[in-house]
Amino acid sequence: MPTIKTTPFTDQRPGTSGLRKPVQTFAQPHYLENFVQSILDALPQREGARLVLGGDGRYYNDVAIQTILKMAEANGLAEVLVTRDGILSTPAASHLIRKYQTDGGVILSASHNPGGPDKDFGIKFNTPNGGPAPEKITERIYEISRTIEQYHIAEREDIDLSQTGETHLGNLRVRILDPVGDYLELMESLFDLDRIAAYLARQNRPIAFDAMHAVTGPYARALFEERLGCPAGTVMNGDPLPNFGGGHPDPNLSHARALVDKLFADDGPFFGAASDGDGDRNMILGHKIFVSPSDSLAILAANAKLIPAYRDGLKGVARSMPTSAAVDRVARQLGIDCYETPTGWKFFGNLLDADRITLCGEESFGAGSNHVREKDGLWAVLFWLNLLAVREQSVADIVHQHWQTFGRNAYVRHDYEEVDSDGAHSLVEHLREQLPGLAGQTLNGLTVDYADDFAYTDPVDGGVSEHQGIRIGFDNGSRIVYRLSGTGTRGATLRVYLEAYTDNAEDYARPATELVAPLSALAVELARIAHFTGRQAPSVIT
Ligand code: VG1
Ligand code: CO
Repeated sequence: MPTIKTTPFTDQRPGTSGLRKPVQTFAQPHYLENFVQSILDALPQREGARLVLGGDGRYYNDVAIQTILKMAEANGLAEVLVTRDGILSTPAASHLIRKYQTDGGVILSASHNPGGPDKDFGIKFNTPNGGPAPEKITERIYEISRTIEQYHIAEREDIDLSQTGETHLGNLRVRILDPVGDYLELMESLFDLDRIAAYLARQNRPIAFDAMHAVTGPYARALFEERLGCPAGTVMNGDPLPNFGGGHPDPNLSHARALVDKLFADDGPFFGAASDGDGDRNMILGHKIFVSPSDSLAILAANAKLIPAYRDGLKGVARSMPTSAAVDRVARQLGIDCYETPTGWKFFGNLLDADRITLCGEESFGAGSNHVREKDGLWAVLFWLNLLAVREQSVADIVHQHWQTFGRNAYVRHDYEEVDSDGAHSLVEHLREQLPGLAGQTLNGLTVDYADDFAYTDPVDGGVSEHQGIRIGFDNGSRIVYRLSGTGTRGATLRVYLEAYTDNAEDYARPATELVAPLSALAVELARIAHFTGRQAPSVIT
């Protein structure tokens, strides 16, 4: 087995979703190889293993794929299922792992982070259930990376990935699959695509989907412009580019501006959506309305029985801790369990595998179900379209009716990106010190119900995850949450999550920013944000 001597890097601990670093970091000699070898060494059985491999098409994707194939050969793996040109969305990767029952998958993506020679790259390992490796496995990979002394890599030319088919690298079988086909078949099995197509054909206004020059372009064209019969041009920015066209492939009000402007124009489309770099996020818009991701999750849960795949109802639901409690209210009405997990999809895996939940989601534009073990952008878009086709109502009417029934959890997130890391950690420390005395206090007219540093005990395997964010809940159902991002690659990113509950119908017409304004002022004051970060205002508001 060709072996190369190496020395460890000390910074290969995976974050919220894999190892993310600037491309320059990954391009250092041995850096990628060390981490890949650590993943392979953490497999229960390396020899004869089968893996799925692909990525979001960002800069360095092609280089990394060739390296990983040569390492797979030298490490004695039996088979790698790679996709044409190495393009594979994260949810489609999850599906391939499950469908072909592999020993896991390696996904190359830094998701919503920008791409390019001086931007970010990432790599993530998913387990045989199709989901992101849980913490005990990512910690094991990290431990191995800290003591690694050698890796194995075959010496050979790059292979051509531009055609589907099968080839061999020594004893390693490499199957090059079409990235889209299996995924579309899965969507076909979950939704009533004929009904959606007929509904879309009856409308006199178009829909729009922004692929943000990222991985969903080919999937969205096949789905919307071919299968559902929408006119060419429905998919905006549909060609995946290594630098995402210079943009930030994050579907939100700041970064998907062109789509948002289109939907808010007087003659705009009646439905719009976007996805992120690796295709697992979704943003949903109606004409002149933005659906907050937390509301979207609640609406999907409340209407699930209208969708073929969920016709028999939901086992339970889950949301990440910072996600609004809108879905909790739906779960209560449906009489099903609702779990609150730490941020990151890896915490939903056990609940889905144990069949305790059917739907789950995050405030960060992520929603999904038991059909795969990742959040799934296009799945959420189809869910909404299926809902519109059944209810024959506008997005705005569906959202407003939901609030009439359940009340409204107005929601806004403030991000302070790339702030000084020491300052950000001091801010969290400062908050932690205040926690014990907060409950019962009245601050700016709001009475604190509870204040804690969120810890989670996995109900399936008993695993404990601590320090998952500071929660301050008020007795009127409103909340402030603070967390430091685990996906940023430069300095620290402070996220402040603001949620104001109201069941006063007059508030339903007001912008969410207005409804959370008192909480926002209090959040800035309590954490002394200007003092610790030097910032007077957030850099991104979603
Ligand atoms: C962010 C989001 C989190 C999401 C994660 C991965 O993490 O807040 O909800 O699961 O990104 O999403 P953080 O640690 O930066 O807050 V993706 O689409 O970037 O894989
Ligand atoms: Co993503």
